[in-house]
Amino acid sequence: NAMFYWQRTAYHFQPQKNWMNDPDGPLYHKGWYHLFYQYNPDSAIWGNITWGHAVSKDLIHWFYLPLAMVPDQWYDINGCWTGSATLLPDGRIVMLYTGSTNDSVQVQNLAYPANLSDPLLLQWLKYPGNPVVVPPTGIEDEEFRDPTTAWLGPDGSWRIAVGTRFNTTIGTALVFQTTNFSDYELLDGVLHAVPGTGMWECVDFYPVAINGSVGLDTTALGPGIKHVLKASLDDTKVDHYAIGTYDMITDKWTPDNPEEDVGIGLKVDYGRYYASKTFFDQSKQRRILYGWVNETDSEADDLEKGWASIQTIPRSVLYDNKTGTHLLQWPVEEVESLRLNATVFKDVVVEAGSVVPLDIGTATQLDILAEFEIETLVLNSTEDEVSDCGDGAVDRSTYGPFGVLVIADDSLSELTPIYFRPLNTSDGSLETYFCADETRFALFYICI
Ligand code: DQQ
Repeated sequence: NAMFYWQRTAYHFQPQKNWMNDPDGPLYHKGWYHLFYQYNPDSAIWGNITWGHAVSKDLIHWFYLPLAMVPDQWYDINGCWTGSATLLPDGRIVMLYTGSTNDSVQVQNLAYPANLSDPLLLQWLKYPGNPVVVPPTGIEDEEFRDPTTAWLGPDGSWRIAVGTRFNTTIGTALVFQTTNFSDYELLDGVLHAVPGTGMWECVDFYPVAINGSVGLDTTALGPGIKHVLKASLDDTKVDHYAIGTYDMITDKWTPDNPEEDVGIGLKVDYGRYYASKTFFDQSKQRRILYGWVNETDSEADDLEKGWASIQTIPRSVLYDNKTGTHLLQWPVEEVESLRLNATVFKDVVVEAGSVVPLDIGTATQLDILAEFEIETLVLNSTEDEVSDCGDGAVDRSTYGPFGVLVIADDSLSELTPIYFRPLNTSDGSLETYFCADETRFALFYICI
């Protein structure tokens, strides 16, 4: 009889029990970071989706709060699905979310805190005039969801984007305009569309400073700014982003590099990761990214362990002006408060094909900071065939992979490689992917 340990994480956010998926409506209000999330209060598998709610002072230690919204109206009775928060200049908070109606039509609904002076924002009211947006003509009833945070246009009216698809295969985001958040007008054209990418879920759209070390409010416009467009592809369950330019007059976004467009280019993360969402943290002037991590477990496993999924450690996001093509992500600085003591290894030489054991003593949690230097780098050699993370850590590329084997047993029959995979590309440049291989591991799992 095998013994199974259903190990919960020690500091990644997860509910006390049951199913969780997408992060929703993250925001900072009166000293508290609020995180809402797709939650099934009754079971460890998806269903009966409500909004769970938690708060934190430091994005690391969380307090569980009562459910923020439950599916109790005709316009969300089949689920209070994903949505986003907008902080208005006068201090009000607007929450827009998708409701699946009694007929399973996806509509956008408005909710707001009952009492803004409550730092915990415990009570949420649904606008009596809901839904505020219904699927426009030509859009399928069940393919229209996940409103973004709103941004203010130069004409003084707000805009939101909602993901959908055209002709089943063209992923896209529609833009709606509003002045009061209860009445909306669909703008002509779309924010952007990419053939072959399918339904766009959880669209995220935000500005990044070209030269700067701070994040930007969603409404920031003007020179020195680029815009990131992210879509979660329903067909492949991958979060893709691209960097480009937003024309605030036509409300169109154009990728810097059409060959690296949304859904065909960069991924937000190369591991198990989906439905990510950012928000602007006005207290520390940074943009913070959450993502939902689901395990490789089966539904039966989830039911047995009584819970499913975690959120990533929040990461701050900046434009990488070194490459000009990527975002830079880093775990929020607050995570360092968890580091009690350090063990430092220097000048460790890792020969090709070797494993170097490091004696870390005893520890139940490790936060690993590793820097690797490649001794010889021969560019322009043969192009590596397998892209991204390859077929796991055993899949050799010209310079790798290399990294750390964590949660390994002495015989290395159980291990989780966290590794870098540098690749030669067809144009003679080098691309490095940061990967995790969960396939060599049976009992526990790791989150990055
Ligand atoms: N999860 C929500 C949807 C969203 C999907 C439903 C993405 O709103 O499109 O739980 O994981």
